[in-house]
Amino acid sequence: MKEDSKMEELSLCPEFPPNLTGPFIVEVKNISIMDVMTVNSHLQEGGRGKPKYCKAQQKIAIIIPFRNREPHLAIWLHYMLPFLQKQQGDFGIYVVEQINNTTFNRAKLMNVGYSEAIKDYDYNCFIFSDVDIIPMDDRNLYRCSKNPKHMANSLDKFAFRLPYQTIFGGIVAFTQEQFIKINGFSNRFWGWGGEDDELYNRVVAAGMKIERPDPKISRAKAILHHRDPGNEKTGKSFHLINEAAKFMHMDGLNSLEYDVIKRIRHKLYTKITVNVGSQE
Ligand code: UD2
Ligand code: MN
Repeated sequence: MKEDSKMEELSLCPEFPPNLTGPFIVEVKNISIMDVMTVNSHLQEGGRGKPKYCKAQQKIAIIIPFRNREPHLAIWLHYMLPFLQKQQGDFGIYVVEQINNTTFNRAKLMNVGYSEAIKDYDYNCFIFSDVDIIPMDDRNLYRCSKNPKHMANSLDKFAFRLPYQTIFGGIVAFTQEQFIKINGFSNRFWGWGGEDDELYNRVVAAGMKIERPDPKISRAKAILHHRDPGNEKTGKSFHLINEAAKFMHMDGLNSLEYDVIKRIRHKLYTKITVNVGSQE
């Protein structure tokens, strides 16, 4: 029998992965990538993993905007690669790195990650995650839902509460259909802040509701840090946020322009180094 036809016989994994253990402690410490590679040596290049004995519920691309945060990425991978495997995900990790010298554009990097991930595989769930947020309970399923899902709703740095009701930053999960419906993120947010609130307004304008996991289960560690150089708050975001409904169909996936400088398949992730241009 061919390998392919054998795979088709696998039955669907259970809706709730059977071997979860609940809460665990996340330590912020120096972690060597070599050690993470040893522990995860059975992953496929590009940080691809999937359950061996059942067919995963979803095909999940995890997209991480990135520049100059290697220590955080090592911690994220150390905790998240075993976590995603335990949850029986069929997943791939995409680290989207902005080249130097231009103001950071987190949201545009998310759009790039989406556009590049779908060239690899027919992912149907996209989880957009900051590099510095790590869940503290493996029952917090890294999966998509009927509605766009805000997953960073219970962070230690905010006393496990929402700092405001409409917050939609940190980690969000969209099915492909949901993400296309809002035309992705805006490409127009340079520097820190606002792009997450604009994304929230897109979801509402598209007639969708957001959902959140039970905050007891979605407890997560947000690594404390200083604001990065090149990611200063610009203060121009206010009217962009308010005009989400008006501009979302012109500004997003359908207006995305970028140049891939490098695409490296690391053992633990695919790293896409990209020139996203700069603010005029
Ligand atoms: C908040 C939001 C975040 C985003 C940001 C404003 C939460 C929990 N977090 O995080 O989602 O909306 O405000 O833009 O709501 N990064 C780099 N290198 C850089 C700069 C940023 O890798 O030089 C990446 C990295 O993945 C980081 C993310 O961008 O986690 C967000 O930047 P941040 O951590 O400086 O922002 P923060 O913690 O205020
Ligand atoms: Mn942060």
